[in-house]
Amino acid sequence: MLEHMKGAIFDLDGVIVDTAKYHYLAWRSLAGGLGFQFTEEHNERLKGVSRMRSLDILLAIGGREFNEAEKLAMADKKNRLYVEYISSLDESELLPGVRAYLSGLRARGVAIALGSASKNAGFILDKLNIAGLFDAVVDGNKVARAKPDPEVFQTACRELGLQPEDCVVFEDAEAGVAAGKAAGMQVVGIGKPEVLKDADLVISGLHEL
Ligand code: B16
Ligand code: MG
Repeated sequence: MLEHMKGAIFDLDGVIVDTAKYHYLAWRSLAGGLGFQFTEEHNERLKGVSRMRSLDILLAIGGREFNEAEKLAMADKKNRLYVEYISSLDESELLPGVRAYLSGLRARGVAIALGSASKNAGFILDKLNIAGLFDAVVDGNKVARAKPDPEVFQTACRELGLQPEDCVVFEDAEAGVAAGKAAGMQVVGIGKPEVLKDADLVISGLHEL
């Protein structure tokens, strides 16, 4: 499947860069301010999940309830902290093999897109100095429905001018693998085979390819 693809669509967090650790620090600080603990294990449940849905999960863990306006203010506070953390990101934080793999695809004429839930994706690509490698960037600002809905990958495929069967999705989260399959695409899972059961192929990182 990798030999014949015309388009490659990459998730961001967990595939290109490990931003989960910065999300964790910011969410932990928010939980601390509300008086409860938020652990790394809890944080696993937020991977690939949208910002507002992540907040709902975190508040359920702490057994706290708030109205919509309060929740929007909290999400905003968390994001400001997160953006502060990722402001010092640079190329050295690219996951192993990312630049080499993307450059190799470009050299072969494969179109490249980003398909991420993050509203900070453009900022992160700039920080990592890889924005120029992407033909299309579809992120949380462009789509309404979160993974496992296929919208993010369908939009990316359309922006590349390709058909779903020509595209391969690279994803680290279960919901993202489900979204890629629901879009009618082949999916390369990045992580553990027991978690990413529905992927067509599972690898530990792009350095393997
Ligand atoms: P933001 P991905 C996801 O990125 C993260 O995995 C998830 O933890 C985060 O809540 C989500 O982006 C939204 O991010 O708050 O920056 O809009 O894996 O879809 O690239
Ligand atoms: Mg991810």
